[in-house]
Amino acid sequence: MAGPPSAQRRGGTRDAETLFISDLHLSAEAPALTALFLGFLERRAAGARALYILGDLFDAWIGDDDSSHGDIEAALAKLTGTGTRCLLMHGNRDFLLGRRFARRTGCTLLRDPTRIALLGEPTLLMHGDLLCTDDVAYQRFRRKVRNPLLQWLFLRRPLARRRQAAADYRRKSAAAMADKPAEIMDVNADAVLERLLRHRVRRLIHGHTHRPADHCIDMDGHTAHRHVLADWRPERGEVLVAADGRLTREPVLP
Ligand code: LP5
Ligand code: MN
Repeated sequence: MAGPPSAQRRGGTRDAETLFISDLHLSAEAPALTALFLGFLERRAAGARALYILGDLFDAWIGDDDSSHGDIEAALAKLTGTGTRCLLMHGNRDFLLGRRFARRTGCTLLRDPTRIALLGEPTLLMHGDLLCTDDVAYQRFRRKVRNPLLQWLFLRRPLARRRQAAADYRRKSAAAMADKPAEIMDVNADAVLERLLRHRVRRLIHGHTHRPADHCIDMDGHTAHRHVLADWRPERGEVLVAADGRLTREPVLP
């Protein structure tokens, strides 16, 4: 049965749509970006079957006791409260998003990687940083900050000190990146192939690299697809829409 006119799109209905976004990097310092995301939730995501956020929704998440993103949490709670599932994967900047955030917003936290059925086909979802195996310094940093004991100690520190530490990590990371060749910050082809084979999928969706594209990969005579999500800017975001048997990229504009 067709939904109300506002829920109809391209001959289908929004409740048959699954949406994918990543790398928004929301922060209090970028109010126009937050406004773009809030508008997207209200005008585009509302009514969809599911919204997958594949990491780095926030520029930095320093703990669920930080109350400075109340407007974003309220908007997510409104979305999930009206029946759209919101599934959230950690990124390399917001891996401290925890159960309290999930409870407040109605979002479900996803493991990286997660395998789902999409348009009738098994599909692997990742943030993408695990695929960047040539970036050895990053992978070392990742192992350190994903250590539960280190995270527990970090979360015991006062909010102001955590905020300072996060800004320090961001600064050091930017300096380190300026010295890295661009190729090592992209995915490693063997790491991609290994994941596709291990999880027995021919479709992978991920973000992180900020190199949006749809890649075909030859896999034992079959074609696999790797869809890379775009990062968001205040003037333009992007959403990958799965509906009517196909995947389509749509701009998100103010
Ligand atoms: O994020 P992006 O795309 O700009 O860069 C990433 C990699 N950088 C990071 C670091 C994050 O940006 C900052 C994280 C903030 C988190 C806040 C919470 C802190 C919680 C701490 C809990 C214990 O992920 C970058 C990659 C790039 O992607 C492309 O893939 O290259 O990696 C780096 O730049 C890492 C550097 O190479 C090495 C690390 C420098 C910082 C050293 C600090 C020492 C930390 C010791 C451990 C506690
Ligand atoms: Mn990332």
